[in-house]
Amino acid sequence: MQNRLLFITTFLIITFYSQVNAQLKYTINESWHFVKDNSIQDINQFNSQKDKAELVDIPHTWNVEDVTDEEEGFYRGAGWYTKEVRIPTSFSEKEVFLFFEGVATAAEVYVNNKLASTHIGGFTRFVVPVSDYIKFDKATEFTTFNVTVKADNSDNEDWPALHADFTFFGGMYRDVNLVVREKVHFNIEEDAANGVFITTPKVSAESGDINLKVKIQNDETSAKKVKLVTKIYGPNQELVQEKTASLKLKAGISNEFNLELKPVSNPQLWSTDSPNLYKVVCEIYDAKTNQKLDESANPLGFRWFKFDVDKGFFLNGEYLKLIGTNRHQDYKDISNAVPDHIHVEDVLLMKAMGSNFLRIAHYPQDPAILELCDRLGIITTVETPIIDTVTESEGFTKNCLSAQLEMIRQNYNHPSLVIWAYMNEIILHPKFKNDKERYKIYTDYIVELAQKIEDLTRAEDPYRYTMIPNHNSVERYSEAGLTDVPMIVGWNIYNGWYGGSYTLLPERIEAMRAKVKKPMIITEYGAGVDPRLHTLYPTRFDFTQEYGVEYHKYYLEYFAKNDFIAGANVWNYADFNSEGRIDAVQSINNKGLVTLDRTPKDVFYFYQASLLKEPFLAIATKTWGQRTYVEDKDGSGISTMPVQIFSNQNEIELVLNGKSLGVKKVVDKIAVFEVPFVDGTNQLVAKSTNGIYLEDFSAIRINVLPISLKNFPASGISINVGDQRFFYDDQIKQAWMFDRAYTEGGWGHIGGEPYVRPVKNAQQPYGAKKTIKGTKNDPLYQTQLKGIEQYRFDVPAGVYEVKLHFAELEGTKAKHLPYDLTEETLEVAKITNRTFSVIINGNKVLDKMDILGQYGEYRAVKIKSEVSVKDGEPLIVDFKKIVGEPVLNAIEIYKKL
Ligand code: GCB
Ligand code: CA
Repeated sequence: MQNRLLFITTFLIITFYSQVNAQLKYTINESWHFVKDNSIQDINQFNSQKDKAELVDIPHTWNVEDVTDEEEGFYRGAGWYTKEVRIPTSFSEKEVFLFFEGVATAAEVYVNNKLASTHIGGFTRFVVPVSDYIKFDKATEFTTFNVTVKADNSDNEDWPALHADFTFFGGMYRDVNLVVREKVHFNIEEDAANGVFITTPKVSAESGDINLKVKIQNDETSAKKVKLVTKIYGPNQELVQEKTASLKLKAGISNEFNLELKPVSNPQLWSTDSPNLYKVVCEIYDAKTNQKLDESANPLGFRWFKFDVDKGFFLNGEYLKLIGTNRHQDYKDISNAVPDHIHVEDVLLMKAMGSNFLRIAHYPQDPAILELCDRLGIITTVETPIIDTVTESEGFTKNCLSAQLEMIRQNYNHPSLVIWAYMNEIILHPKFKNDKERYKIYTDYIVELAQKIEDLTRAEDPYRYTMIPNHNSVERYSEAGLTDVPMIVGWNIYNGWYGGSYTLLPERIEAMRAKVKKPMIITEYGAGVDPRLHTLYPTRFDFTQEYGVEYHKYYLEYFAKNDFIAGANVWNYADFNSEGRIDAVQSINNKGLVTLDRTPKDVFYFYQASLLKEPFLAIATKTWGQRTYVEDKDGSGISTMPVQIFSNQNEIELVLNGKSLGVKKVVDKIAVFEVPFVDGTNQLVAKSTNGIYLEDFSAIRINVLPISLKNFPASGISINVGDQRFFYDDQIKQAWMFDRAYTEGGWGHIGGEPYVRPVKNAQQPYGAKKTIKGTKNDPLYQTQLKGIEQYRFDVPAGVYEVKLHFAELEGTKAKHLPYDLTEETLEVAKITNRTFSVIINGNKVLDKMDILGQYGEYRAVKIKSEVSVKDGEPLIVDFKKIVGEPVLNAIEIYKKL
């Protein structure tokens, strides 16, 4: 009896395992030996160098450090990975695959030193069948084989993207899986899809069609009869329908079948408010033994949608304004090799912001993104990375088409996805600009390429829309004929950022509308925000939190008023790495609503107030927890500053340190209070007044500077010279105040003009053409007073430390920044020969200072010096011109005694 029991349990365990093995997928991410070396010619040479390998885990990229350091450029070349993989020898009866979720940009996969497959395209998945390369050792329980992957992110003219405003990180940066299937299985090897393609050609509130196309691979040597069982489960997991089909599979090929299911009556519709998800489970059974051979589960949503040129977007027959963001996939200190949790958090945060739309740009991303958009109700568009420019070659065309095909087949069943897009601002940097004839040939090639991608897309999926996003220059795209190709035209608009005023937006949009009679999405708009910068005087391109809100408010209100704008995507959800970019933070594009580590900026809260349906309020600038500002009246000790509250309520009360400041009306989602801050900590509580519990809280530390310096502040004074912006150094918690002209009894500059970037066609008030080396506080050093005569402080007697900050901003010729849509060109900067002396209270501290000669251009120079000030005497820093104009970028003074 006991023996029998044992036998039965063993039997059960074995069958259980063999059933699990029928369909197995797990990651093999750990312990890869890695060598980054572009000189390795082939796998044999790599094998001889394995001893210099480091051990890494996947996801992995080799560009984490070199894209944030001060040096220009980052490693673009080959990296080799290798690993021994152990599997049960019983897998010899099955099909073994390697499943790569993303290798940038191209990959060669070797198994036991033989080339098993290659793949080009860093953003789509691929599957490599490896059974044929494994030597199964039937005598042992386990068999080991070697996998070697050469990843390559070289600048190759046939690999899109060729050029773009983000970093082309290299490496095996998404999961690597081992996949095991029976010899009969849903075809995963072709385009790394899952063999089941669902369409819902006709959906209404009464009925929803379901058609399936299935691809089943039969790797056995003879034909085979199978049963295909399809089960449809409803949103509450209830079985809605089951259908069995008997199929005959030819041997050695992928067998394709079309299957029509019974329409589902009164389907629970999928929408952004109620993302009802059905599930389609397809199972293959051996017709003879009834053994289950494979299973594939896919999402299904019943919805219908329409883009209209005049009326915008409709979901399930109802008008819906699509508002959301774009998204890049990288994260602080990890680059693009992020764990899945970051993808999940991002979509959750988008939903929390009130987004109902996401442009997955500029490339397909981790599977988690679309899965969650299906589940949370966010409409999506996804695109292939063909950006800024093209190569007129067969290879380039081929790689564009294969990326598009893979993208479509891999993401076919997501109900949240309604648009297949491709290209981005593809005539931004046109070649042959000065040769009309050649330019025409070039743009004709682009249009031809677009048409090929368009035809492929429509043939693969007749039920979704297609789109090409372009930059502002409608004339260029329509003249080339590119706007004729897709079903929707996307426009990336930056009026009010790179150039002009945001009030030019309506004019621009009308121009587009007049020229192109197609449904329209504003695929990008955005303004850079460095959370460390604040201002009382927002201006274009100042990177302050305040200007960011002003800019987005204008755009959002305009979109809301105009139905024909079907949707809009903020550029960008989060800050992202762009190695060559020089904004407020080196190598970071900071147009994100949240930072690179996903900390919300003010604009994020503004979007919440604007988009959320549930009651909401937030104290803006609660992100600005420490400030330095000057008192209102001599001796008052109070600094009054405006504080914005973002809310979707009618009115808001604000309480400061337990005392109400009254109630204010909310106008266009914003209530403004003039808050009399005191020196030290200020507790702010904002509340709703209508009985709904709604509160936000913020503790703000203010360092109130006296107008008269009789009582010199213990914290010292830190001034961002030549600048109207507050700066907060969040690394060492130092709050800098903006600059001011000298007033008697107080402090300030005498003489000098703020430095203005020399650019043709446009005046960018802030920023520099090169990274400021030796600091992370670029904004402090990007601004300066030119021709300054004195900085003066009317301080009491004592011993002071004076710290002067300089940077030479007029050095050698600077580079053209690739992302600038104004297409400004820098006038060739002169090599400055600037020399001046600095005298503090009669002491020549810096004699014939030559910043360029002594320290080099674009480098932060900080010089501390001590001075003893006698009673009745001011502290005066004198700048004596010798050659060119003296400059000063920032100044700190601190009382030692
Ligand atoms: C664009 C590009 C995007 C850039 C963005 C910007 O139009 O499509 O890739 O990052 O502008 O911030 O300049
Ligand atoms: Ca400055």
